[in-house]
Amino acid sequence: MQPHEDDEKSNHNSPESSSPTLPTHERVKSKDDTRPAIMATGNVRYARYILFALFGIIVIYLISTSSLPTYTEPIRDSAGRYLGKVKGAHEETPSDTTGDVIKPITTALATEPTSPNPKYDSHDELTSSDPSEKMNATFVTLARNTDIWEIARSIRQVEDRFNKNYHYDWVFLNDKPFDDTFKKVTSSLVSGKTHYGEIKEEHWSFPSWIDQDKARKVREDMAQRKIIYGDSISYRHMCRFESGFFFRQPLMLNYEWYWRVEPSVELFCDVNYDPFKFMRDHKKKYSFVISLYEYVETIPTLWDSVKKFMKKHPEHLAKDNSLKFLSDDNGESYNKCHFWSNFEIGSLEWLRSQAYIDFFETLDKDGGFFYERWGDAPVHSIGAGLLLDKSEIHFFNDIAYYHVPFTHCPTGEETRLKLKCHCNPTNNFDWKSYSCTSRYFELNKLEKPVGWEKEQ
Ligand SMILES: Nc1nc2c(ncn2[C@@H]2O[C@H](COP(=O)(O)OP(=O)(O)OP(=O)(O)O)[C@@H](O)[C@H]2O)c(=O)[nH]1
Ligand SMILES: [Mg+2]
Repeated sequence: MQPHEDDEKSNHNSPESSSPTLPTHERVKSKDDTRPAIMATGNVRYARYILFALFGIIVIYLISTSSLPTYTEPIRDSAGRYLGKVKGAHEETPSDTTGDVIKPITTALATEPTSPNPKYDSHDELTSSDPSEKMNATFVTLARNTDIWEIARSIRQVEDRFNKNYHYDWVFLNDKPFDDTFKKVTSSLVSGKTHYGEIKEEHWSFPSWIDQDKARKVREDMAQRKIIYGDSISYRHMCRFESGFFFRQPLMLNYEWYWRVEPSVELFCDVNYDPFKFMRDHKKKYSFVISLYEYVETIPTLWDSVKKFMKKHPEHLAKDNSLKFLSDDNGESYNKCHFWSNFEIGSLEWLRSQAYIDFFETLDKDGGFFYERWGDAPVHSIGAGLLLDKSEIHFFNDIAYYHVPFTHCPTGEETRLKLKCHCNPTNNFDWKSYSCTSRYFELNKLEKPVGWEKEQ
């Protein structure tokens, strides 16, 4: 652009300097002759100031009177299942409700923009400055007091990479009371609210129908065979709790979505959008980052129980399920593929559904949590694979993750650079032969990310 063109434009726009640019016949007029024109310009300027002032007052009024999001009390049936929400209670006094029933957040906000969304790609725009955008979601961690420094590391990474912009709550669960150090350290690290729950004995003990002698002999045998955690009672309680009870804890009933975090995990990339919103907007119920084959010695009869469930409750099986991800012979046997449940983002409402509860109870009655060593990973995965449509299960390529000994590092350099990832792509487990993620891609007819072949 020519510099003088620029000058001329600015002169035209400035009332103070209007005369030098007036046409020649106007410029020859005396100062007095131009006074009415100047006065008119002055009036216009005043009118403009008044308009600006009025506009400002209206904006301030609108901001100060707009209704802030309020805590909404969940309505539940007798089994604790979520039915909807009651509007109007404040967070500090959840029992103070007005009784108005509004739609559950999952449907009420369904028309909002989806994530990831180019609009939200810039990190700066990704703050929770608009709290009404926040989902009814929480992080959840099962931990012992002795896990404090390992979980502190995990929290710090989750906060730095994601939650410092969103301030989601964090629920900590334990079979013993949390001590002061645990509470002090974790509450200082989490940018949302922290809640601490003690698990009742019924959810962390042998159910009445378990034959203690039989269970003890199994543990002794597994110890001899050096099966990892094979001799542990507490590990079995943990697996049963994560399979069937964490989502029914009183503190968890306040939420619709969860993100599970374990001690000593790592997040390698920025998470520049809200995965909870992504799940809702795309009608997802369960998600994973790493999948693999289960250690067969820990689940010899798990699939027998699953088959029993399928026969007893055909009404719960999703039409477009992922049986092919789980079985290579149309359901006759289990191929051991499962999603690694130490990372999960999912729907608590789905886990609290009659379908999942019936599934868990069928398995629990057969006693395999104690007579074998069933893990919550194959239990959740088989549940998701059979009870959900396959479109409801999501693979988060862009959430980079490590839990000893496996890494999920996003395939594709462009993604890794954009998300400021610090993982080594050669460690990515996704396309190795012991991973089931290729199977998931094939079943869902998904295109594998460019460069996957080099990471096999
Ligand atoms: N409160 C409590 N939490 C436990 C107990 N055992 C395990 N956990 C928690 O349950 C989760 C899973 O236990 P882990 O020991 O990590 O099991 P894992 O992931 O199969 O095995 P690792 O490879 O050792 O991590 C973690 O969040 C633990 O902190 C227990 O006895 N009490
Ligand atoms: Mg672990």
